[in-house]
Amino acid sequence: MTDIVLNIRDQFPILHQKVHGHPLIYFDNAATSQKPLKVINAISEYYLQGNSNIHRGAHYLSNQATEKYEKSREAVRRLINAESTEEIILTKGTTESINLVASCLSQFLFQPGDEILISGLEHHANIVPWQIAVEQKGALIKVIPILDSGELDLVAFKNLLSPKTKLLALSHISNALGTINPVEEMIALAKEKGALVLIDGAQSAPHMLVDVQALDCDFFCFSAHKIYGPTGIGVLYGKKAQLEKMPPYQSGGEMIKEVTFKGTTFNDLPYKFEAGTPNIAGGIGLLAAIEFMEEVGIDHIARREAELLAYATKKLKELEGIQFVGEAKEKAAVISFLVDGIHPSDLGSVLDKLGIAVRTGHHCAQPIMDRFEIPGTVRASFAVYNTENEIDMFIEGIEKVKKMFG
Ligand code: 7TS
Repeated sequence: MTDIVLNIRDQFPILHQKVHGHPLIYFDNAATSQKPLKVINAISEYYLQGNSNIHRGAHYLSNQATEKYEKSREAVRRLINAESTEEIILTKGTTESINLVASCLSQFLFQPGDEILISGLEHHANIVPWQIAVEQKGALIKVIPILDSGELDLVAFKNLLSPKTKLLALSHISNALGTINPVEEMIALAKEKGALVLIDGAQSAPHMLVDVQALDCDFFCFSAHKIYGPTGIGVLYGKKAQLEKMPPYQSGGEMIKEVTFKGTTFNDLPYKFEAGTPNIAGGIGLLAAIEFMEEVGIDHIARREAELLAYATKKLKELEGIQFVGEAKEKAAVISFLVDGIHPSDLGSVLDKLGIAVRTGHHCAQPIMDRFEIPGTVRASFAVYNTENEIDMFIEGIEKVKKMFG
């Protein structure tokens, strides 16, 4: 293990434990990443020394908490290169961010006959909100098909685009297969037809540099808990011009300017979309998580994960009876696979007994499982703190399971 990896692993106390008598090997990073001490300490310091409600300006603690919370918004802006913090809405996570956009657009944009384009490899969070939105409006969902490689069928995509397409809602990276979608090219094509574009960045923000201005998407969503931050907080980036057109999502305190019984005026961006007391500790944790990623270096994270992906893929290919599900040319550090004759959940349970955490099942992406006519896969997903040695143990674990199941 290099000094850099050791130094990074030292910052994650959770990794230094035994599970079922074996050193923990955590390969379920696509579900949620572990949290460095910097994040844990920032949250605990807030509750120990800084707890207070924000945006009230009433006293010292409130001012300190407000400053930190707003520093978090600025850190998000910097991370994804948004033009202004007015474009950064802090939500509960990717799911809430997508629901916010779906709910608001269904109120003012979608008309009967309009089309929303999604892909066949979306997470349920980027399917169900659109199903509800179109049901309310008599609009339609069109689905970009997936090739055997796990890549999008771009020819079909071009044919599906039309002036009826009001929105393209697309994952940047598939959580189930790891496919990195060519979003830049697809956004440009959708824009030519006058469509808005939402990118579900839940799996890209943790692993690569994202530049929302270069992408030119209208919305970009991600969750803090997948970028080494806490659960219960996430991000909706929206272009200012779009956010200004949209009606509020939820209402109550914080999102208003003035309330009388005759009527209410709404607050400026981004607060118009942030009703109620927010997840202040979460925001402070998110700030620490972004600082952690910047200290380690997002380039370094991407490079290390690519090395781990290449190593694990090579090692798995050396085993007999492995079927990869999704072999896109451009792939993030996610490997979905099946082992001949062994049910994914059996493989997952035995690996768990060996201290190895992987996810099994449909990964909240049932349509892509249906596409491959399988009930689910075993998914190993890597983060910057994982090591080649852990991959060796994982391969040994699979060999053991194969022997057990004969
Ligand atoms: N979109 C994608 C691409 C995701 O991977 C996930 C979570 C979500 C949306 C929803 O994010 P949330 O933070 O709002 O829940 N993906 C996974 C996963 O792969 N295993 O557990 C959660």
